[in-house]
Amino acid sequence: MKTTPEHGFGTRAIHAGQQPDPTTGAIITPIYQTSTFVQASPGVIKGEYDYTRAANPTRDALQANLASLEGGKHALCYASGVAATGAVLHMCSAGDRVLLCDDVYGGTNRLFHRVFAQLGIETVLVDMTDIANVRAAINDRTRLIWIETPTNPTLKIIDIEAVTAVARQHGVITCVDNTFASPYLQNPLRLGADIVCHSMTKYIGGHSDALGGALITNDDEIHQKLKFLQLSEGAVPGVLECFLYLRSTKTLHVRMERHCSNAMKVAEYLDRHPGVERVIYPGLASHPQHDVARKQMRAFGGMVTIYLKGGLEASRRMLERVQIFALAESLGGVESLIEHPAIMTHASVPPEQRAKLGISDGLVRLSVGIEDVDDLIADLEQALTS
Ligand code: P1T
Repeated sequence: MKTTPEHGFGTRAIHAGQQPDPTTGAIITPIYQTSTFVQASPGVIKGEYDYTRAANPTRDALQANLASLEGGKHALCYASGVAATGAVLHMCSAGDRVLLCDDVYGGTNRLFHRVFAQLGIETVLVDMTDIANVRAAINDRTRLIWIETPTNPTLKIIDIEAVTAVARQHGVITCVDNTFASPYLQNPLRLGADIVCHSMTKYIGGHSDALGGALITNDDEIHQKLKFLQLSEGAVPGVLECFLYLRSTKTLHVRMERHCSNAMKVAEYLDRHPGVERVIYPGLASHPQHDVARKQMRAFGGMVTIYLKGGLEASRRMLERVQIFALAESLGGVESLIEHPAIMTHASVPPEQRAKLGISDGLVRLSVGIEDVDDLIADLEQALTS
């Protein structure tokens, strides 16, 4: 079935980019597990394909599906979220300045500061929850603004429309890492962003079984540059992974609904718990950017971050005691995960930056899965009871 942008999210999630296989009528796009395609005569290719690094039918179907879900024209897929992030940074040159929101995934922070800094690309960390900070940091060398919202791990919400409007006034490209929200909850291209980035490893994949990344844009020129870089650098996902992601996007809307309702109940439970000092969840009225979240997100996501009373000792005790929540890095799978950002996902962030952001020993991050919420709350209750 051919979808249009007017179809609802669920219809596009299941059908966009996919037609019955032209050879057999198979309803599911096959895994075209091939590195190359036979040519009729040198340079005369049968269809659209000559070599899988350049393009592959299974990857193309996934890319078309993702473009539709983000309300974009073009999508490109990568071997991981950081490979997608690196592709955007490769559009910059030595001497360029990049503004990076101050709270981001530790691996993103490392890539900007320890890999691209060496190529002469300057990264300036900015608390983008205050638009005045963005205005103050832009200069005539600024080429890119990188926004992650909700941020990892302190779940700050950045006003995408406000930041992209300032960027446009200065001719600066914006890229929004939409991993924590997923395309179901937030569509940054509609809010003025030039590029959307995803770690597909998280909600898009949803089953903790594959690594992947994606970039989506409406801008033909940006797409052509990124496509050239994708072909030249070669960080493409395997074909089997593309098939798994196509299978996963079919249920994204259903999974996200449950992630969001479970996370809200877990956040409310933790908010009442005497052992918890503070709960950060964009859906709670106490969240400092709750109004921005209401404005730009369909619902508030599956991530909950808490400060425990009792610092490292209390965190360690809770993390060792959980039974249903699994102590592991990553997020966005159907199973609930829990982790300690200061020791795990954000260990590579310099201690001074961690201290400034509040990534302390008492900070614990939960990726609330889609199990029965009463079981999840009972698990947290027994883990928090000393
Ligand atoms: O792991 P990879 O697919 O390369 O994705 C990197 C990445 C990019 N953006 C965000 C917002 C992310 O959270 C991640 C990866 N994050 C984790 C592994 C984590 O546990 O936070």
